[in-house]
This record gives sequence, structure tokens and C-alpha cells, in this order.
Amino acid sequence: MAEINSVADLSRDGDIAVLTIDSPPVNALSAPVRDGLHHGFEKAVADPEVKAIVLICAGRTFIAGADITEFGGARKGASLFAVQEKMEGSPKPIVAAIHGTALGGGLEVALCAHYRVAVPSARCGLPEVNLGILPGAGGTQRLPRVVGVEKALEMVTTGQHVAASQCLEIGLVDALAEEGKLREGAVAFARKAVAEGWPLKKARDLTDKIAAAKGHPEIFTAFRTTNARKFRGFKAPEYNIRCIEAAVNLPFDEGLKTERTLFAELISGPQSAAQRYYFFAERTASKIPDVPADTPTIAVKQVGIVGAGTMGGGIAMNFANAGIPVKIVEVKQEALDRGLKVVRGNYERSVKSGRFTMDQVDKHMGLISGSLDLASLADCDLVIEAVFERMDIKKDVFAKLDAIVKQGAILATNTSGLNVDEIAGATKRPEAVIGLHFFSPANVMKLLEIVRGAKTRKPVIATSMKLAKTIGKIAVLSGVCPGFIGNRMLRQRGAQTQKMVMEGALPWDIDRVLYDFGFPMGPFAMGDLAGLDIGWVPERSKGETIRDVLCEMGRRGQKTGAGYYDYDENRNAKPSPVTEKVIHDFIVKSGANPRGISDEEILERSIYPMINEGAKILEERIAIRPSDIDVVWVNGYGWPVYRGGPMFYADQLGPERVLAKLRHYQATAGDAFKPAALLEKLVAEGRKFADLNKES
Ligand code: HSC
Ligand code: NAD
Repeated sequence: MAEINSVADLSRDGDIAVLTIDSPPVNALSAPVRDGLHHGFEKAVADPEVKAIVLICAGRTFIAGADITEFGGARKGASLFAVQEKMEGSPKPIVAAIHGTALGGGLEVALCAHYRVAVPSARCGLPEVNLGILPGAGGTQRLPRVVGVEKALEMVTTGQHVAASQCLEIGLVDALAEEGKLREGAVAFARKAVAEGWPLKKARDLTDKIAAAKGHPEIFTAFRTTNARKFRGFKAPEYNIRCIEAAVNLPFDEGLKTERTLFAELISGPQSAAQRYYFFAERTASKIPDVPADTPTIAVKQVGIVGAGTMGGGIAMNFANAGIPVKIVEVKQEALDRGLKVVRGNYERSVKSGRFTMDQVDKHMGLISGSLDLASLADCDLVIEAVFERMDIKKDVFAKLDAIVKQGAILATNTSGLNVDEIAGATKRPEAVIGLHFFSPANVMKLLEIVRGAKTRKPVIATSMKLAKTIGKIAVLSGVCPGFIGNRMLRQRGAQTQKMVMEGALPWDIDRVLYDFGFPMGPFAMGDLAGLDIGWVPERSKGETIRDVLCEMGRRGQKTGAGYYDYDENRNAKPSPVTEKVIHDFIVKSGANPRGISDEEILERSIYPMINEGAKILEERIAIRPSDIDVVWVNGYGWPVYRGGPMFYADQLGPERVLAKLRHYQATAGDAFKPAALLEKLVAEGRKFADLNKES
């Protein structure tokens, strides 16, 4: 770049100035970009030969927002507000030319242009809410003036990226340019604006779309009520709503003050710290130190799946949705028919919810075929085994696949926790074997644990990571250990919650504490939802556990109207006196005296053993970095993102406090709390888990 600075260039197309920003990867509003904008507009405005100015970006996208890495640091360069004032106050029309995504501060800059032109593939949004903040550069004040209150509320509280065609409909962009010809289109638009003497349209001065909502607080109350469940626990959505309310009820400059005050509060709070951390955690998870980005990958054009049960069907949908043909193999025709029927049923539900059209469903179903013959998988580039969780069956399937599937293909297992190396050992090509641990429901859940065996080749890992992106999953690499990252930690929590029940805590107390912490539901409610009889065999049940007894009584969860809880006909849960008596009898039989357990103890005994296990997982190098563990928990187990993940949470509490509490519980509740060596080491060195993220 030249003319203005290292990231900004000012050129001329006749009497139209074109200010180009080129700051890869996403033209974020770093100090040099703000400087480039400020000086660029200043120069263009001062140039007597310039009649209008087009702002455009090079590379993959328009400005994608503030530079998130700059938050919290010392401010350098021109302020964004100064840039915006310069734009809005320009005596010459400014046209923002949008491609890729105009997000956050990027859209806030575009909202200060007098006109906006976009290519059809472009998208606009204010996703700050997903970082625990709100648009802090006038977005909450200008957007409702441009698109109306209802749409603005939706955009700022969901962070959705709105497609250019819809932006045109709602008035967020003024015209579409031909794909690939944005610069020409925007310059022509600017020239027309000059020739026809169009007014300098300023978003701050518009009132027609907000006038009707003035003095109608019920609009906002209704919006809050409708979305209460979705917003539970999060601070940012409420603050975003308050800003839109201010836009409606206050003069523009007063509204801006409200926005600034609330922005300042959010950005310095713990939720935003957690959500910004998480933004980078998710992106870092795809980086594997010894598998560089240029590692060759295998082309996956045909996928095979063994087993059409709960997981097999869901996994198949992921590939079909991405346009990759899938063959599913079952042992019996009925099982195959049942599996394919479930898949079709899922698709039909998504037609009802508007996610797919019937045509798309037919197309996706057309990509899924079934067979009873493993030999039909011979030509697949990737085969995923999803049969029963039994080592003998898995080994048998892998030995057969080894003999059938072409060399060079990837052989994957969806095991939830069995030893991937042992499974790989059933083949003569353990280097081609990997774990692809999808979560249930596999067509919905975002997380994919990719389990690297001792001999797995790097191209197999690189291909799996890439494929995860293709099918819209967030992948985290794990080493081999029982339960991998997620289930191994979950087991620790499960053991403690069961133990606390035997000491006197009631299931609904534990569920309430974890729900209030931010999980979508507690472990006992979850058990009832999934079915208490999963993996429970009536013939082998000896009434040895509370679950055994509940199942024997026919209390098998929501589906039977009772489990830990009692359920009414609408599946509303109520604490159950029957369960309470079962628990009481168990405690008495064990010779113990039930005691009251405080909410604090419930929380600490649920969460701290998970953190401790996370430390062991790092110690054993099962996970590459603490942030990968956090990505697993946020995406696979409903850990509230505004608490960052268990390892981030440990840092927020302070590793020394976690260690002290573990020692306390080791003394009072047993060796399950014995602190991990890594945690002791971190505390001794005055370091945090976050320091390990930097080292990975
Ligand atoms: C904001 O704008 C606040 C405003 O209201 C201003 C407030 C001012 C207040 C002043 C008060 C005094 N920053 O995702 P990808 C990196 S908040 C820094 O893999 P894609 C990313 O880490 C912001 N870095 O690509 C990655 O780096 P790596 C609102 C950013 O094509 C690389 O770029 N905006 C960054 O899949 C590629 O990213 C957002 O929240 C940023 N803003 O998706 C948008 N954005 O290569 C956030 C990206 O080293 N960004 N990076 O790993 C996105 O949603 C996606 O990145 C895109 C591209 C959709 C833009
Ligand atoms: P499931 O019982 O619903 O389905 C297994 C299917 O495999 C059955 O339809 C069965 O007929 C078929 N099958 C068994 N042996 C076969 C063979 N030799 N060839 C072809 N098909 C065969 O089980 P599921 O819940 O889908 O679990 C499958 C795997 O996924 C297990 O390893 C499980 O641990 C793992 N997993 C399950 C979940 C979950 O929540 N259900 C989550 C993650 C991983």
C-alpha cells in the first residue's frame, strides 16, 4: 500500500477518490487502519478535484470489526470516533463498498458512510454480543434508525450475519453491485450520486423507523420475555437491548453516551473477557504444532459409515449436507430401514423448522445409500465405524474393513472412549486409523473430538481437521486415553455428584446449582432425558445403585413419566418423594447419616475435580493446550461460554485457590481430589493455565 500508510491507499478514478484498506487477514480496525481511514478521508475531502469517495477493502473481506487483540491495551492511533465524525461530516458523499463481511466496528464505519453498496455474497452484522459486548461505535444508535427497531434488536442480540439481498430489503445497503465488480459498481454509484445531487444521508439524523416505538416500553419487555431462555446468564444481550431502547427514546448524542457507558462496563467485565478468550480458543484449536498447515490432505469424495444407529445416521447427515455421498452399512435390513427412516424424519423436521426446503432434503437423502454388505465400502476415502461400544465388535469390524477398503483411505472409529490404538491394532494399517468422536445428536452438536492414535499419520490428522470444517464442526485434537478429553472429565463430575447424593444432597439441589452456574441442565435431569436405562441390563440388575432401583421400579426417565424426577403430561419436572425415599433408604443401609450440603460445596465438588482432571490431561499431553479443553466443554457439554471453559474458569478463580480447595476436599472427601502435579507446579511457579496456551 502507498499514499496514506502501510495499510491504506488513496487513488482516483476520475473525480471519484477510492480509499482502499488492505490489512490481512480481515482488515480489522487496528491503529494503522484507523490512521489510514482518518488521513485518507481527510486527504480526499481536501482534494478539490474529488467529488465523492468510495471506501473499499482488499483481500477476503470488508472491515470485520475492531481488532479484538487490541482490547484492554493502550490506545494508539486515531480514535474510531474521530474517523466516524470525519466520514459523517464529509461535505462529499462517501460510499462504503462491501464484500465478504462488514462486521462490528466495520459495519459501524459503513453506517457512517452516506451510502452502502454490496456484492450479493456479502453479509453484514453486529456480532459483538458473541464477544460479551455491544457495538461501541454508534452501532446501537445508527442501526435502528436505518433498519427499524425490530430488526435491530434481532441483529444485536443474535449477532447474525445478514445476507446482502436482505440488507437491501431492510435498507442497510442501498444497492447491489455485480459479483466481482464491486469497485466499478461503487464508483458508478458514487458518480451517479454526484450527478443527480443526492443528499448526504446521515444515519444519525433518520427518525422515521424509530418514531413509532418511542414511549412503548412494552415492545422491549415482550422481546426480553420471548428470549429470556436464550439470554439466561448472559449480560450482553440485555445491555444491547437497553442501548436500542436508548436509541428510540433519547436524542442521538444522549443515546451514544448510554452506549459508551454500557460498553465500558461490559468490556471490563469477566463475561466479555471469557467470550473474547473463547473466540481465539476456537480458532487456535485447529492449529497442531507438529502437523503444519501445508501437510498434504486426502481428497474425501465418498464416505462410508458402519452402523445406522443413533450416531451413524446423524453422522451421515453431516456429509450429505456438505454434498458428500455416504454409504451406510448395517447387519440387518430392519436396522438399516429404521436408521434411514430416522434420518428422513430428522430432515423432515428441519423442513418444518425452515432450515431446509423439501428439494434440499430430497437432494441430501439422494446422497445417502444403504447396504448390508461391507464390501460396498471398498472405494470409500473415509469409513467411520459407529457400531456398539464393544471392543470385540469394533476389532472385528476393523479387521474386515482392512481387508476390504482401498489403501490410502482413512479408517475412523466413533468410539466414545475405547482405546483407538487397540482398535487400530486389528488392522495392518494402524497409521490410517483415527478416532472421530461425534457427539449426540451428531447432526446438531458442533464438537468433534479427533483422536490421534500412536501411529496415526499426519495427513490423516490434517484431512480430519479439514473435513471437520467442511461439515461445520469445531474439531479438537485429543490423544488416546479412556474417555478422551470430554468424557474423561465428565466422569469425575459424575462420580462426585453421585457421591454427594449418598451424603445427603438431593438430585434437584445438584441440578439447580449447576443450572444456575450456566449449564443447560444438571446431570440428573440429563439422565432422565437420555433415559436411565441406557446401558442398564434388567437381568444383571441387583439393585445395587439408586439408578438400578429406579429402573427396576419402571422409573426410567422422561419417557416413562418418572426417573429421578416426576413428570407431568407436558414433561415438566417435579422433585419426587419416591426418589427421595429410595435415596434415603440407600443412605441408611450404608450406615451413614445424611447431612445438608451447601450450594458452594456442590459447585466446588462438581467443578474442581474436572479442572484437576483437565490438568492431568495436559500433563499427559492428551490435549495440546488448556484452551482446547475449554473448546471441548463449551461445544460438547454446555459449559456456559461466558465462563470461558473449565481451564479459563480455573484461572479466573486463581490456580492457588483451586489447589487449596482440592487439598481441603482431599482431606474431607477422599483421594479423588488429589491435586494434579501440573496444578501444583503452576501454583509453585506463580503461573496460570493461560501461560500454557502461549507455549503451545
Ligand atoms: C467490535 O468490532 C467492537 C466495535 O463495536 C468497536 C468498538 C469500539 C469501541 C471503542 C471504545 C473506546 N480482530 O475466523 P477466521 C483473525 S468487536 C482480530 O479463521 P474466517 C482470526 O483470529 C469485533 N483478529 O476466518 C484469524 O487469525 P489466525 C466484531 C481477528 O474466514 C484470522 O483473523 N467483529 C478478528 O473463517 C481469520 O479468522 C467480530 O466479532 C478481529 N476482529 O472468518 C468478527 N477477526 O489466522 C470476528 C478475525 O491467526 N471475526 N481475526 O488464526 C469473524 O467472525 C471471522 O473471523 C470472519 C472471517 C467472519 C471475519
Ligand atoms: P446404536 O446402538 O444406536 O447403533 C449401533 C448400530 O450398529 C446398530 O444399529 C447395530 O445394528 C449396528 N451394528 C452393530 N454391529 C454391526 C456390524 N458389525 N456391522 C454393521 N452394523 C453393526 O449405538 P450408537 O449410540 O449409535 O453408538 C455407536 C457408537 O458411537 C458407539 O461406539 C458409541 O459409544 C458411540 N457414541 C455414541 C454416542 C451416543 O450418545 N449415542 C455419542 C458419541 C459416541
